[in-house]
Amino acid sequence: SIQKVMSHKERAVKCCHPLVRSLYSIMNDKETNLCMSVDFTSSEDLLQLVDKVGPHVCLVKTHIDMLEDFTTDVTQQLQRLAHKHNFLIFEDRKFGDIGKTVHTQYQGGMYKISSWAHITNAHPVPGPGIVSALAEVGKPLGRGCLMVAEMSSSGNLATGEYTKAAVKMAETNKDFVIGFISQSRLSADPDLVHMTPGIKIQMGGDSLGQQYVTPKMAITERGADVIIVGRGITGVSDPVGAAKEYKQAGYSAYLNTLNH
Ligand code: 5FU
Repeated sequence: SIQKVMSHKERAVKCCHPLVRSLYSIMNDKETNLCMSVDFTSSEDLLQLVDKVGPHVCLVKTHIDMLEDFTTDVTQQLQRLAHKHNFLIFEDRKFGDIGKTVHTQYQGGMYKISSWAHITNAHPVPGPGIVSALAEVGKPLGRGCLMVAEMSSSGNLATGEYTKAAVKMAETNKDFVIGFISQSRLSADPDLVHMTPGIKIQMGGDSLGQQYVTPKMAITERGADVIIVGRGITGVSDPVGAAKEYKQAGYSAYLNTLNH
């Protein structure tokens, strides 16, 4: 069972990290806890869908290295759309190397992730040094990081003591770590945002290990603050209709948690 959650409105005022307050303020204003994952290979497809679905989401999650035609214009357009529709950008980079390496990967290379992504994430596997290195780049820019504390894929190793260590890394670095990628409520601290991928109204999975739960299960049973939906939106003939459906399902489940 999960702790009683603070409302988005309260968290938009009380949370300690400015980025978290912005996120909850967007969620409160737009009445959505939906993050769309746009895992496209074409920039034009990505930008077109983000422009259409933008009004219904609090976050857009990218895997920028999936694009076959990446130019810096894409991330500029993405930032323009984030401003137009009032959402934040989350690059699902899952950094996972020693401090020195992730510092360069986050700040530089072709993608310059820290320059446009409000939020990114990291695997705890290298130890706390990964957080200090990413923070050195991201903190001065007001960025935030999520620890990948649990995963949705079948047979994954992010369990038990590993997950506990991820929670500790978050709780002791709240000036940069703003929460988790998780499958359950891991921390009672309202400052830490729990984002859950592996969401589909039809449940099931795919042929490569993905496992789905419904928006309602993720929020009411597993304590998610934000639901991350990819193919449930991007893989159907009417993505805007689907986004509205996920937004509705996610938000009514959230409202239910407030009444209990
Ligand atoms: F950390 C994780 C995880 O545990 N499961 C995930 O599915 C990240 N993901 C990402 O969420 C994954 O890389 C996809 O980008 C997205 C889920 O997409 P789907 O199409 O909804 O399965």
